[in-house]
Amino acid sequence: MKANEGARLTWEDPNWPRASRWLSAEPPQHTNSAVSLAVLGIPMNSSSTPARFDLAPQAIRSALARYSLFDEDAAIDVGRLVVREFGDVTLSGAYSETNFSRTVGAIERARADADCLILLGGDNGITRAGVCALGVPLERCGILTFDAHHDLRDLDHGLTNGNPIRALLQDGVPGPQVVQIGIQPFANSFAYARVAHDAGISVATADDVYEEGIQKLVTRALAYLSEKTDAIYVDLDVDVLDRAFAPACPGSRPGGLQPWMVRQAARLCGQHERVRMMDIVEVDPTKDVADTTCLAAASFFLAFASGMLKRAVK
Ligand SMILES: [Mn+2]
Repeated sequence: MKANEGARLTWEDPNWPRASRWLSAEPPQHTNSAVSLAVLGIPMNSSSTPARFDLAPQAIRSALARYSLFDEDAAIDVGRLVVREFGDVTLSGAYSETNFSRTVGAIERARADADCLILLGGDNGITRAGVCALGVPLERCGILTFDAHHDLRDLDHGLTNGNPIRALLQDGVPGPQVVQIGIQPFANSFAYARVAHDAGISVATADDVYEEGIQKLVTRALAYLSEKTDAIYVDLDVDVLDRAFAPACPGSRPGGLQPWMVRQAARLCGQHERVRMMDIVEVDPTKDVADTTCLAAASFFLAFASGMLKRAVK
């Protein structure tokens, strides 16, 4: 326990409700929102490099204790949103058909009564299960990734955190229904950039975000995908952040996005009615520095939730 933690826990300010308490309230607190959010942890850890992505769901939940529920930018109290916590899927070992079908089943149960589901990964491989459990045929799915990487590596050596998008193309998601934002130079090869191009995937690099603005790019991506699809899945690989803000993501590199950009992106995604699911992946809490990455991931979670409250009342 850190030195100041005991002091922090002895007194709770009733005027400063913690986001962690909202998430863990059981049964969910009565609210007047017309939209609801479900949360499911998927502690999958089968990266090709040694990592502990399986620890991230709990680490991100813990980081929520250091945030309140008030989104001052949007003038929204996230505590109004109905949230239901489904805990973590029980997984054994790395990728397998058993883990995949167990994960798909858990996601389908968690999303059944909710407007949106947030998946706390886990490594980026969980994205395939998430899209497959979205509830619409794959040919009607849209995928928006925030990621430094295309995640289009060859499938010859099995499923990894480096090829979920390639697997989904093979599964039947049309390439033109995939938009990738935050791609970094020298973090992808020519061969895989070519796979993206040939599949018809839309790509905006990190520099594109800096030049055109995150709001504009995300708004355009969501409009484009909603024209082509019935439901949109958002894959938020936290390594899209500049490495200064994501030391816990093995794939992050200097030159990535700023936390405020991803926060705005998450809010816009939460706000868009066609978005049904978002994953937050690739955080290895054992590599974090000053909880920077976990705090960033938790803020993206809250920004998405805040955005949801702006959806039209049903
Ligand atoms: Mn990724």
